[in-house]
Amino acid sequence: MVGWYNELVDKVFHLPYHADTVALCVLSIPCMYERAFKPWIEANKNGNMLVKDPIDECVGSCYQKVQQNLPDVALDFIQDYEQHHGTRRPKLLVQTAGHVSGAAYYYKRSDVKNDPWHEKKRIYGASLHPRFGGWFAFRGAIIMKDIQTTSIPRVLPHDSLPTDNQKIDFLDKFNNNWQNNMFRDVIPVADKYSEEQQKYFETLPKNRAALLGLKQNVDQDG
Ligand code: B12
Repeated sequence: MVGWYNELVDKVFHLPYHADTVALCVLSIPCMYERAFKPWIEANKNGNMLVKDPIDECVGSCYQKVQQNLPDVALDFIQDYEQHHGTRRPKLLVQTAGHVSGAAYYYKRSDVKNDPWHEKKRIYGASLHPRFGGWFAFRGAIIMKDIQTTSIPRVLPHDSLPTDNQKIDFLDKFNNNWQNNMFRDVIPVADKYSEEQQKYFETLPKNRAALLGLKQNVDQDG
């Protein structure tokens, strides 16, 4: 529910919908790369030059399909990379959306009781999925703007890291060593990114199109 999200975030991040509006939080799990992304690349290889990040564009085309399949439902889509013009503030804080939807627990510095970090050090929060650990990404939200209800039960996200030490370890790995992907493996996982997918994400955004055999991107700010 949009209201669950708006209750937590600062006013500047509020979504402009009634509190009882139904929304879906969208995640991609490891098989996204093989099952959605590669077929989409194959189908679009000879099309127009890509102007955005290929993954973002693929997700956008999935959202279009959702709307085509639900022609009578008014939907708004917000992708994870979208920003407000001028302020460059993200349109949606996907980690908070993931937490209130019950999909993935969002661990923040304030969740740690015995905080070991220097007070001036910036510690970013990170989310953990109960089945895929850190091997997933948020892709945005679908807002069903004309559907309002108060009957959806609230499901709390699963807390996979109950102790302070586990939370500290996870946040340390995410903040100080995210490149080695160890933050993704702090719990046993059902699936993880294939070697090829890991290589794709390790490649600088400006070189990813070439890796996929595509024409050069125009906007390389991926
Ligand atoms: C800007 C950004 C960055 C910036 C700054 C990070 C930051 N967190 O501010 C930089 C460039 C550093 C960055 C880096 C990375 N990022 Co980044 N980044 C983002 C982005 C686009 C916006 C984050 C943001 O600006 N937040 C604003 C701040 C103010 O939000 P906040 O701290 O959560 O505060 C809110 C909550 O606390 C909430 N709140 C208040 N009280 C309560 C109480 C409860 C219970 C809850 C739940 C919430 C809540 O209200 C606050 C706002 O008012 C998000 C995607 C998105 N659209 O959200 C990805 C995102 C956070 N990044 C992500 C990743 C993976 C990374 C990197 C690993 C690089 C990569 N491979 O992409 C690195 C790792 C960090 C590092 N060590 O450098 C993932 C994290 C996935 C996860 N498992 O959590 C995200 C979600 C992208 C995605 N599509 O999945 N990132």
